[in-house]
Amino acid sequence: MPSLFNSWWKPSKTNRTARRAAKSRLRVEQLEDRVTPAAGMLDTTFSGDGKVTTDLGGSNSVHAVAVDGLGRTLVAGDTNQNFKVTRYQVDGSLDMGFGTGGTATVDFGSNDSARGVAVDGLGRILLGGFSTIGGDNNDFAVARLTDAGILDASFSDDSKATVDFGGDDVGFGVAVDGLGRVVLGGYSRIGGAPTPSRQPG
Ligand SMILES: [Ca+2]
Ligand SMILES: [Ca+2]
Repeated sequence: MPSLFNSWWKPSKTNRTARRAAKSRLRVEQLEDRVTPAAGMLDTTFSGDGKVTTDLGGSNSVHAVAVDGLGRTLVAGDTNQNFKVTRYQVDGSLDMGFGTGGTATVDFGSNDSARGVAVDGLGRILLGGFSTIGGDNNDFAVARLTDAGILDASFSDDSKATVDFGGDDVGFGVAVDGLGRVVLGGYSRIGGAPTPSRQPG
């Protein structure tokens, strides 16, 4: 008569059969050919080597970057005292359907520099920075462009708005909330001697 112990440790015929069936189902699949770059390495799917440069003429300064909902990269800054923003496709190529040849320009009529870029829920692009439009010191400045990089006249009548706190007012960042409202951040130097524009060039 088998003991209780023997009946516990001996695999039953049913279990042995199940294990053999499981082993027979194992297959070694050949891995597909793929490259997985290590984190922090340049992404060669972007412009071939992970880098791209664009000459806008003159002295080009980049101050902010953002990626929109379609994975397109927006690079913002200034050239020749105007806001500039250039958009690149996911593969790093210039988005020729944006602005003029991939770049949009905003001129407040003075010495203007974009220091922040944001994209709202409708794909519109906000550029925030500062401008000397108000006189010999800076004012906060913001502009909105359509998804196609065209000045958006539905924003502040002419796509552009400025705020003068009464001193040297330097906007450094822009954000959009869930209701599409625009927030500019930066600093203001009020009181004391007027500060010359910080716009380079
Ligand atoms: Ca200008
Ligand atoms: Ca001012």
